[in-house]
Amino acid sequence: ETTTSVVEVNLAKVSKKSIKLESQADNAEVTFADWENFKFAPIRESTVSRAMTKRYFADLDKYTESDVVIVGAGSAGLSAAYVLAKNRPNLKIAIIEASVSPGGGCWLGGQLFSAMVLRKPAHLFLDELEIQYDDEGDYVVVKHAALFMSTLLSKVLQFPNVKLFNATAVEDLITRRDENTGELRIAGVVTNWTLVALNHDTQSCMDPNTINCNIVLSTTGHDGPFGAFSAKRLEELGKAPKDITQGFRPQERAQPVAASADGFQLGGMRGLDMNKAEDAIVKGTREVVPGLVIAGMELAEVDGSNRMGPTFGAMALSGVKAAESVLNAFDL
Ligand code: AHZ
Repeated sequence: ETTTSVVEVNLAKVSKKSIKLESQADNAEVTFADWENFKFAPIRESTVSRAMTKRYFADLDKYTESDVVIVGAGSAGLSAAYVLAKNRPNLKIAIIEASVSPGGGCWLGGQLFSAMVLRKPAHLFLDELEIQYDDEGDYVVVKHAALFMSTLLSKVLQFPNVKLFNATAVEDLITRRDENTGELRIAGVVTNWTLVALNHDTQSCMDPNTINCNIVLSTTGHDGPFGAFSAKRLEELGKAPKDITQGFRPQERAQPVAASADGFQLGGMRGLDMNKAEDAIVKGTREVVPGLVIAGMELAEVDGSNRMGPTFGAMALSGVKAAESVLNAFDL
């Protein structure tokens, strides 16, 4: 028997049972008993294009002035987005994700193993999301990391005040000098289609797009093809050390960022130490320079803290703390 006929046989079985679906739009009941005469509602191809493009461009127009831009839709960025969107429905939150698929490194627990470990008290965030887990005492285990990510993602995307722009890379930061204080602050992001950003050296220059915002939350993960983006950009900007280092909120800093006469220096992520790493990431989550909060593993690059490997509690709770730092910095 070929695959096709198996599908047909199964469909025939199903249709005999006559599946009933409730139509979302008008509550009409649709009965799929007669596949021979089955027919979708008609559509013109351009209608499909317009359905997508008019929404995209309306969103682009709306979010080009955002309250918060989150760079990177990994576990830290999305956890922050969830807390912010839920608690401040008045904020416009744009999430910029370089990859086509949001979720970052969080679709597997670690390597090719699917279960996901979170150390307590990060289980409280799972309770909030209504994700089930095995309680193992000091830590909990979700049966598949994809269950965590898909639940978080689906909740974040349902908030009306959130827009995810995926396949879009942040390739620079907007900086602006405060007229009153003279302080240089991050005032937005410069974006491009990821495929363009990846091919600047082979294609003619394609100018980018911009989003202005009150505060950027950067959660681009540790150093990699795109990772630690804002941290690395800050190091370059550190050529003007006073501009960047003035305006830190000392009380928010878990450990000082090295700021030498030459500028801002990244600590660089250190080796794996689960116990040290997770506490350091959560404690260190803060507004690193005016207008820019950094959370998740990107922070390990800033502070020179350890990596934690496949345990995700710090990503969730760094996201929660980042949401708080965003609101503090933003005075909301
Ligand atoms: O595609 C990236 C990923 O989805 C995205 N990203 C990176 N640079 C970007 C840019 N513009 C837009 N310039 C960009 N998007 O950021 C996301 C980062 O997600 P992640 O899962 O890599 O980071 P995280 O900090 O949320 O989680 C880290 C998880 C890790 S790594 C680790 C270890 O190596 O020890 N341990 C854990 C738990």
